[in-house]
Amino acid sequence: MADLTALTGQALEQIAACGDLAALEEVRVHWLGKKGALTEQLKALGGLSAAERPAAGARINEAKVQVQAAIEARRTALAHASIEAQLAAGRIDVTLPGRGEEHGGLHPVTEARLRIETLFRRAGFDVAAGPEIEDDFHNFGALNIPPNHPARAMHDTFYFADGRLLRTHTSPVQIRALQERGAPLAVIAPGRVYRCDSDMTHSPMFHQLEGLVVGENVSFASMKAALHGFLKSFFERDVAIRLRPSYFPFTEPSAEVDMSCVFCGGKGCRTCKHSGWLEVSGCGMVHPNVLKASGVDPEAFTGYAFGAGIDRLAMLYYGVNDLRLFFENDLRFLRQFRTFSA
Ligand code: 2U9
Repeated sequence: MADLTALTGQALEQIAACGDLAALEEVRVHWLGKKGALTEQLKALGGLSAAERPAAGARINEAKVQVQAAIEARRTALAHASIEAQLAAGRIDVTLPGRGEEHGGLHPVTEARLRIETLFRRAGFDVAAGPEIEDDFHNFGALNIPPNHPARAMHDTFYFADGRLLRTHTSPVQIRALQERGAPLAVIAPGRVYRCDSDMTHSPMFHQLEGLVVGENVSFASMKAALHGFLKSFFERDVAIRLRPSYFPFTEPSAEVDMSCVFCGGKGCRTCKHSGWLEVSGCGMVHPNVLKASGVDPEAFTGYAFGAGIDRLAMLYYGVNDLRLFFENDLRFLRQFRTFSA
């Protein structure tokens, strides 16, 4: 019989040297497998005398149990080590500063609209909204623009086959507000409007701000003060305004509103075409026919209305010289307006 103590020592040494589970399995098969070195010892028992056999068998079994136990212990240790290695490799330091996420931001036209809404709310106006697909009455008829009126041609309207249309201004929102709420009333209607027109200064979709105040003794003077106050607040400086006579079917009298140039302060520059003035709005006293069409008695109430392009106001405020930049949505352009309002 071989020296079992020496064999066991050899086996234990090999087990201790195993670096992974595959190597350990090989060692197990080598010693304890069907043809393993210790298993072979059992087969050799037949060559011993009956007297020697029990003691020798017991010693071989003892050796097998000892080797088996060492293999189990090593297997547990290797499994632990493998888990530890995996944990170490995937360790996350939660105390490190984060990589951060890219901040989004509001589109400059949206930013301008929200500021406009805040300023008018502060002055006591409600903000009204309405459908972008309108009927002829709310977009034209109620605004004193009957069929075949030349003003219709100026509006370059997109029509649907059923006679409905994409609103060409936000005036229908105010017609609806007047019909629903009656007088007195102070609302602004900011929103998208559509005209079949596209060049450097016109886009088929643009954003309008319109305002309407109807009440007893609402005057042209209060309109001028409201517009002046709004422009000073929006442009955050003491701008001057002037009103020039104009014509709109829905207001009488009507005026164009000019504001002292925000780029040269009125001295004259390329933007204001050396006039010192920028056209920013139109306005007027609501035509009696418009009040009537909305169910308001023009003998009891008067009103003023105004309209301006939000895109144009935003261009002047931010110093953007081409309207199309607002609609291309080039991130290199938009990123410059990213604000971090918490
Ligand atoms: C009601 C009655 C009257 C709205 C008005 C203007 C003058 C005006 C233009 C400015 C630049 C349109 O965006 S723009 O091209 N608008 O000049 N708009 S008065 O008048 C109304 C609206 C609603 C019930």
